[in-house]
Amino acid sequence: MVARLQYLRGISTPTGFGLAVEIADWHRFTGATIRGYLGVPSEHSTGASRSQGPRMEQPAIVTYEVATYTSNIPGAGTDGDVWVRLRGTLGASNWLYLDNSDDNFERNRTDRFYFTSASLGSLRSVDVYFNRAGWYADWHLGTVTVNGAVFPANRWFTASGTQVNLPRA
Ligand SMILES: [Ca+2]
Ligand SMILES: [Ca+2]
Repeated sequence: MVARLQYLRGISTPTGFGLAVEIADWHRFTGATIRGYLGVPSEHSTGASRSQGPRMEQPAIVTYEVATYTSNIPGAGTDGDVWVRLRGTLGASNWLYLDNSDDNFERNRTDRFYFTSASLGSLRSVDVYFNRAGWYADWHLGTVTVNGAVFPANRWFTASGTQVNLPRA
């Protein structure tokens, strides 16, 4: 079940923590909503013949570019660990670990990360989760931008386990 959901939603390498959240989110859907979300046509029987209901469109597969801007103020950079969760009108993503080949989240730098998923609909907010690591671990996040939608933060993250919801501007 879990592996199948990951396949359907195109989620890669979730952490155990993220997996639990994903399942919790999934349980919010009703059966009808799940069919719609996955683009599965509903079926019903009419007498001897079996017909399919109106064909529902396949869900769009969307590549999300998550860009974080680390503020240009002293000590803003960090080597801490950062996850985001995208919230849209069609559902929420898994927790997405932000990491690429660069030294991420340095002062006055924009880092870009890419994820592919079934469409989440119109994006409404982004959850950010932070864990400290390294020297001068505090992080000052300016903004998160996802496919052009801006989610202002303008705040410090100082404690491990800090989770913040950033509404869309
Ligand atoms: Ca810092
Ligand atoms: Ca760094």
